[in-house]
Amino acid sequence: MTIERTFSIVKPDAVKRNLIGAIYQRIEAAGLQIVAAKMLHLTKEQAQGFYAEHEGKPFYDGLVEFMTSGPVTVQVLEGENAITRYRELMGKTNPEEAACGTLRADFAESMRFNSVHGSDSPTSAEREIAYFFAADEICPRTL
Ligand code: RTP
Ligand code: MG
Repeated sequence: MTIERTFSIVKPDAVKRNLIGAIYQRIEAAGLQIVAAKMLHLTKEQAQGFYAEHEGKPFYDGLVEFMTSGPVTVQVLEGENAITRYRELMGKTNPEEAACGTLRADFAESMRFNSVHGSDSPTSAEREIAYFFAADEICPRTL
C-alpha cells in the first residue's frame, strides 16, 4: 500500500459557481483525505511560477489570466495512490473527453475553465505542495 500526498486546486470558475463543497464532497467520498486547505487569490507572479512548465505555450497567458481572475482553494490530499486516484477523479483536461462522473465532466465549462487541478506525478506533487504550504500547515491523517 502506497500512501501518497497530492496537491489540488479548486479553480476560479468553480469557486465563482459555489462548487467548493460539491468538489470537496467528491474528494472525500472517493476516500481521499483533505489534510491541508486554504483560500487565496493568486498573484500573477504566483500563477506564472506555479505553471512555469507551460511558459511559452499558446494557452499560457490565458491560463495565468484565468487563474488570477478570482479566489481559489488549495488543498493537500492524502491517501493510497492519491496522485493517480485524484487525476482519475478529475478526468481529462478537456471536459468533452472526460469520463462520465468525473469532476471535469460534471463541473468544467471548457478546456481552460476546467474547475480543478491535480498534480501529475510524485515530483510535481512535492513541488506544488511546497509552493503553497509550509510543513506545519499540513495535518497528517494516515501518514
Ligand atoms: P492541471 O495542470 O490544471 O491539473 O491540468 P492538466 O494537467 O490536466 O492539464 P495541463 O496540460 O497541465 O494544462 C494546465 C491547464 O491549462 C489550461 N489549458 N488550456 N489548449 C488550451 O486551451 C489549454 N490547454 C490547457 C487548462 O486549465 C489546464 O488544466
Ligand atoms: Mg498539469
